Amino acid sequence: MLLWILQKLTVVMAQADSFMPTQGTEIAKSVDNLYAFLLVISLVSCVIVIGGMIYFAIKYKRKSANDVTAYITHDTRLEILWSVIPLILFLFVFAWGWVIYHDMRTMPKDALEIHVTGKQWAWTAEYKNGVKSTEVVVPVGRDVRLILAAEDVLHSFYVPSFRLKQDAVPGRYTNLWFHADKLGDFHVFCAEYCGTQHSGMITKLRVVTQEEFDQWLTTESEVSTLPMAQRGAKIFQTRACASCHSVDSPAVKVGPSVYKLFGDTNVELLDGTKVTADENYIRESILNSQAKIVKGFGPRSAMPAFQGQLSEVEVTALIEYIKGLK
Ligand code: HEC
Ligand SMILES: [Cu+2]
Repeated sequence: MLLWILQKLTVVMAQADSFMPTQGTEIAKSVDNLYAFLLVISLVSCVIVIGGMIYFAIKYKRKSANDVTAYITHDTRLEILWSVIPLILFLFVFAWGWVIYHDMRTMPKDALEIHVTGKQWAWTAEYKNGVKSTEVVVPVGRDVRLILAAEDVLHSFYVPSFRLKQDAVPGRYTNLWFHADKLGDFHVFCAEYCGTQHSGMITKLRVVTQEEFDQWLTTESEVSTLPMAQRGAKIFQTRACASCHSVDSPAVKVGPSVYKLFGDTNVELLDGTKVTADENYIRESILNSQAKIVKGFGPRSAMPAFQGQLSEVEVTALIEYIKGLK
């Protein structure tokens, strides 16, 4: 019975998807196996120790006033046994853990290198060709090394699906590597408390095919050298702003048209107030559209908040683009 439970538990743990975040790398699988092993032996020890305790408490319960227990001091064989067995187990766990840790910490040669910088409160990935991105985009099936730095305080780059966590320390580089073998988007958190917006310091690690990656890198590098307004026009397309906003007529799509929006001194909001569409208004509309909702589009804005999704330059580029729509 116990063995059956243990076996099931190990299987569930090892498959982990139902229990733990998706396993995005081989190392994630080995970490989970070790973890499953630890959990299982802890459970076994727990049953033996607590079960034994209960069993003996009942078995050797004093049954009458003159019930005398045998005088026992120790048993050398038993003592050796319960010292040596845990010792072997611990050494085994240590060796197993060391092997995994060694794999994690040995940086592969010829890895794709990406610089990732932590700053209150966002991550920026910078590629060799100068592309900067708020998301970390990597090709599948390839060794990737991230070189971490921090601009202000301690941060920690944490990818649960890869079972990877590494501090980013001001004034020095740290690094980590992985070999993603699953396509998809994975969460990145900051795992070192770094100020009020620490919990919002999240981004995506996007694992894409090599072709998509090459294409993305080229497009991004072309975009980053464009003049501000043209760059904004590109971002307006890639971030799907265009699917909700028309730019060449006052036509309403999902959201209001942004044609001739800039400089409008008469933007009517849901609460009846009127505002001027200046840089700050547009900035706020993009980053946190719930703050001021345009009349006719409430009560909750259908527009996603782009806070943390767009870099400062990208927001500026978008504003420059919207300025020019007249
Ligand atoms: C899912 C649809 C959707 C997407 C995508 C979207 N928006 Fe919006 N947007 C809206 C809606 C709806 C409103 C009106 C409600 C409000 O004010 O929040 C709005 C409002 C705005 C406003 C204020 C408009 C005004 O007339 O005052 C601006 C500026 C804006 N969006 C820019 C953008 C930009 C730039 C992007 C892309 C980064 C974008 N939006 C993406 C739906 C969207
Ligand atoms: Cu942080």
